[in-house]
Amino acid sequence: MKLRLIAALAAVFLLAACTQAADTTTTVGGTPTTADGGVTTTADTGGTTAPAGETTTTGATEPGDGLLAEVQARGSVRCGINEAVPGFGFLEADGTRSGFDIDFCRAVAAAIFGDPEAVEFVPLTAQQRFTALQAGEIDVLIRNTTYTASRDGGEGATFLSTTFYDGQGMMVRADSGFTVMEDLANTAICVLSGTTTELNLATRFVDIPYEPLTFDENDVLQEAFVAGQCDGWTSDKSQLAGVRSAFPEGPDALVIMEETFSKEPLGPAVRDGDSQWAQIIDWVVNVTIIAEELGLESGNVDTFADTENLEIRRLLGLEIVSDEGTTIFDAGLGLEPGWPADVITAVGNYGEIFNRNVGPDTPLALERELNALWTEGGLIYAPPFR
Ligand SMILES: N[C@@H](CCC(=O)N[C@@H](CS)C(=O)NCC(=O)O)C(=O)O
Repeated sequence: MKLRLIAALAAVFLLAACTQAADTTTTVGGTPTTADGGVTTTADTGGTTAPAGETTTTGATEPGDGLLAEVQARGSVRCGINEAVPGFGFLEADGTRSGFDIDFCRAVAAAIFGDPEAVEFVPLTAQQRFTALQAGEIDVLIRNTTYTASRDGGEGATFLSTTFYDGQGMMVRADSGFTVMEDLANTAICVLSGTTTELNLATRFVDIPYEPLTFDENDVLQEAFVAGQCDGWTSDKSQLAGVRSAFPEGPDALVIMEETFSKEPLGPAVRDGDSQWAQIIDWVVNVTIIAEELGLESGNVDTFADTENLEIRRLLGLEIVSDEGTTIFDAGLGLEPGWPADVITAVGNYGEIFNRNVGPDTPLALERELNALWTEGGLIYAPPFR
């Protein structure tokens, strides 16, 4: 009981400290402007012939006057992230950041600036994330965040392409003997506040008596778990795999139970009201998926200069010669044609991002499963780049 009180006080203290830290982040821009009008066609695309030797750009865009212009003027994109979940968003001892979500932040920077390092990472707790997004403290939230109706509708957030299809699970000590949820009757279960996790737990355990212990930060939750205050630790299964991989007593001290009891589609979210910016984030994700479909990788992008595959030529901003003349494809998103080449060079295709951070050869050892390409029986699918 005493330990529980200490943990609760520590959580409150840490939340206050974090709120303060987030408040010091400079707020740029305030109310976002709508950039719907930003897309203008500057080239004749329908059936006209370009004068000999001239290259036109299809669907080209004027620079936007919304968040894109603001980010471009600032010179970096502010990405709201997690720094406590290995594999997804983690601050290493040497000060570097790594993870699946971190790589998508870098991909956005590569798309806009051609430089994956042009990111300002803003660490946020689960509780802080939507407030920070609404307040304009970040440009995009990429922090193991589940896409739900009330968040999309009520948090001033617009959710975009899912990057990771997840589901909630339960982690227990390997020597506990617990194998099914019902074994956890009359135990204490630890959970982070401000998460879908907290809500799903109540739904799944509606007929199982349990004591929920809520925390604001993972590190504090982990201390409570190590101290024996929690019999179960519930979260998105991917997050549990991340935490387990770095557990102080070693991963074998813990098991993640088999049952998955929710849908947790994780992906980026932006503030409502700037469709050009939303489209950019969406297409950065889509491009990593299309790159995997087409076999484009960080190490081979340069070898496609002579490819006859038109989708690859469109992606890489290579000239396309037809009866209508020579064109370079521009999707009209306000980015330089060929921006996908910078994204793929910087972070690789979707499969590379997955494998590098959470795949079978990492401590998390996750299989692709739902996150396999649609052509391999998974849910990872992107609209065509044309
Ligand atoms: N996907 C869920 C859960 C997200 C979440 O916050 N998960 C925990 C995973 S253990 C986390 O990120 N903890 C790190 C922290 O807040 O310090 C949601 O969007 O509500």
